[in-house]
Amino acid sequence: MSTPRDQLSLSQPSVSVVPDTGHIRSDRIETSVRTIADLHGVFADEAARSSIDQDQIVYHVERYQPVPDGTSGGLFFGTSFLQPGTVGGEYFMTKGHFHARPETAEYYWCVAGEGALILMDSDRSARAEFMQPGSLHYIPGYTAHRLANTGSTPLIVGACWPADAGHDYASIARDGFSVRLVQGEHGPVLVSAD
Ligand code: PAN
Ligand code: ZN
Repeated sequence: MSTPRDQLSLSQPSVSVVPDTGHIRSDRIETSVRTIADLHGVFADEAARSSIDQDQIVYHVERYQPVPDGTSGGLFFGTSFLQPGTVGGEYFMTKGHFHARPETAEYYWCVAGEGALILMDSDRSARAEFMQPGSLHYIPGYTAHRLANTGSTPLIVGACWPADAGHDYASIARDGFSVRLVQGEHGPVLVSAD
């Protein structure tokens, strides 16, 4: 016969992710927005970028950061919402970055839409992976990463990265990626930018 045990109560988690939309539900979400104006110098055709409505939102990110930025051993969670569109034939994309602690890795997974994850090593050798709902992408350390939306609906991507990874945008702002994802006759084409 079993002995009576203390009953422990279960609690509702304080955060959730809406399955089909990727939206994070929590009272402590941080959101950052990037407009066409914020993407100065990102696209090859700067004249085309400057002729578009500067307030147009290209992407926004919802982040759940349960520990202070920089906490060793902690993890952050985010969802990126990248709108469809092109600038001079180049697909809308995120700024892209290395991590400030370059050895740190990250997971991306596609929630909705279609696109590509563009990856570049520190020696500037680059590659890209297709993204479609359900695809999971392991981004190793020392690898710059950027999303591009090749579809006609928002590309929605979940991400999980170390809380002390940090973001190094400066090297990409200075040197760019060595490849660009452009509209080809039969779909997206990765072309050299160096
Ligand atoms: C992502 C990115 C997000 C936006 O959460 O920060 O997709 O891209 P940019 O930061 O390049 O503008 C991530 O990779 N975090 O580490
Ligand atoms: Zn990252």
